Amino acid sequence: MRIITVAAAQMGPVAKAENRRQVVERLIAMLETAAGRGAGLVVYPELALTTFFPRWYFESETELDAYYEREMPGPETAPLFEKAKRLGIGISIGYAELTPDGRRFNTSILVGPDGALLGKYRKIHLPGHKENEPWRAFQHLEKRYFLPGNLGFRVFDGFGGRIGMCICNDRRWPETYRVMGLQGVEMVLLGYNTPIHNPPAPEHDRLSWHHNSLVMQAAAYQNATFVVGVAKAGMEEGVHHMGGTQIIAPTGETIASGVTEGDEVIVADCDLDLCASYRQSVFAFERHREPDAYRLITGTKGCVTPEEAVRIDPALGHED
Ligand code: CDT
Repeated sequence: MRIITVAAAQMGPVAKAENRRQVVERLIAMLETAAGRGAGLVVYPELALTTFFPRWYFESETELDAYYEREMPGPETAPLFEKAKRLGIGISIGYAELTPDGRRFNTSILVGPDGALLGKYRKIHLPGHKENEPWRAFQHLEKRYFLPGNLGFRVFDGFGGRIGMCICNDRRWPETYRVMGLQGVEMVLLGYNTPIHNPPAPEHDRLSWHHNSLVMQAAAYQNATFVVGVAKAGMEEGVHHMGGTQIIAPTGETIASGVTEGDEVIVADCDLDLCASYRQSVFAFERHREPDAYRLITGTKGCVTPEEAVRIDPALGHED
């Protein structure tokens, strides 16, 4: 058995007026709770240090800059990293990254129990829109405020296993997990901020929880991996974000789940050896995948006509 005792540290809302010090205090309180329950790794949500700022259109760059981290850890976040190191617990946390040359990414990092940086991921699937759309009840300006991640879907060895990360909207795309699955990922860590109301498609609102579990459970099973999905939930600045924090086994079953929309720690003992049972049988990729039949997946971004599909992948036009 290779057990990682993982904690999903769901957050309740973070108010616009809340400062980093206050948020870090909340994160440390959950770290202590997780430590008391034997966790070796604590996973925090996407953009954990601030309110979910893409809901507003900012005219001023200075106002926008206030939501980004120029260094990680920085002076205000260092106490979290110090505490985790002292407790011998690894963490994964999402934040808005502003690089020295001015690029903006929606980022998460993985830090080992000794405080060393094990890995960094920059969100690839950015939802929402680029321009102000005043007709919406609230904005979702991730396409304006972040560049698509440039680090791919990497995996990192640590905690006795192979760990990957993705962020929020990434969880809805099968390609996200399959690229990590093909590198033998055993646990995918992902934080999210998901408003229940989606202004362009309000008919989906009632299905938020269903879709959340559906995509993560399917991905865990199809890629023989644990998935740890962690929400920033609750009523944040008038926008209701879903909870649904859960830890999912490679069986596709949720083995621990949150029951609130506030700060809440859930913990599960995850035996990474369970991944092998699936990866060596029904999902033995090397025996059963047929990548020659999947060329259209990387040959086009959007939907194409069947005729265009044949131009991209002539195999789709074979008669017999
Ligand atoms: N943060 C994030 O990626 N949220 C999206 C909302 C989608 S609606 C524009 C999500 O996929 O949960």
